[in-house]
Amino acid sequence: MAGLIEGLPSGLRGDYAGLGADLTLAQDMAGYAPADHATWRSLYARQAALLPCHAAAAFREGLDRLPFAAGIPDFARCSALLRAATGWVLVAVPGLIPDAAFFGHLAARRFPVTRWIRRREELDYIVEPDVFHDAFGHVPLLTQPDFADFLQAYGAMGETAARIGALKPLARLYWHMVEFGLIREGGAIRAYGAGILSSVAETRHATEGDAPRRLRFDPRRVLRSDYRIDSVQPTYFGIGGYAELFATMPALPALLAEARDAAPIPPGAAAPGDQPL
Ligand code: HBI
Ligand code: FE
Repeated sequence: MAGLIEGLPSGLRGDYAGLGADLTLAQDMAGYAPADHATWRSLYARQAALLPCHAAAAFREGLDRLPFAAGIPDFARCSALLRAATGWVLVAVPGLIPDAAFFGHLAARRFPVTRWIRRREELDYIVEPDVFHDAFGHVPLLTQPDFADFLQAYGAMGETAARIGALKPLARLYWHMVEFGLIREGGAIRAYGAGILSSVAETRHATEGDAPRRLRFDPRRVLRSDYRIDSVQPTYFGIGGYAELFATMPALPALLAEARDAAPIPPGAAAPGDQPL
């Protein structure tokens, strides 16, 4: 079904029939089986155990406010909480949606959350994002005001990036700073990125592994940095506070154009000017 929607690969796992124009659908809480909720609880228990030592404070505080412990959460309940905190809401989607639709939702402070959950045999790894990655990974930080403002501004930049042929550098910013971002908190390096905090292996690797580079966030560097989608990251970028992300937005159109015309930096490579986090 996904192949019928322009801009999407065929063979995606979700059910793309009967979508609204904005590519959302009803969450359908009644459609989850008890086993689906049990899968969520297994994933939740594993990740929750890692958070005290590895997750950013804002992520942990956000998670504490959300109804995530009992099973797959009701998006309407989450939306009421989020709306009060930062004005964001959740919308259910069948899975990956085209860039323009995705950016449009973010620009309107709507976070698209995939409806389906992975199978029991896939606790450690899935290719496409599911409800656990999207909700557990992304939603806690949407309670953080500076991050919430950044993500809206990021979405609003989608049109500009498409117009100037710079969607690739814009996607690198999402990958490195939304999916795989680190933050320095006092003497510690903590993770806030959804791709890190929804994975047991990546949580340890990103925050305390010997292998990866951990670099200070520099938008020019990030916008040029290619990434791996099939393994843990060889390079992570870290901030000192969430306001740093929003602060780069005014300069972003110029930086995107510059990155579009510059040579990409391969995954894991060093670059001149790199500063350790
Ligand atoms: N769709 N549901 C969903 N979730 C995403 O994270 C997502 C998407 N479509 C496009 C997209 N991400 C990206 O191109 C981001 O890299 C910006
Ligand atoms: Fe994600």
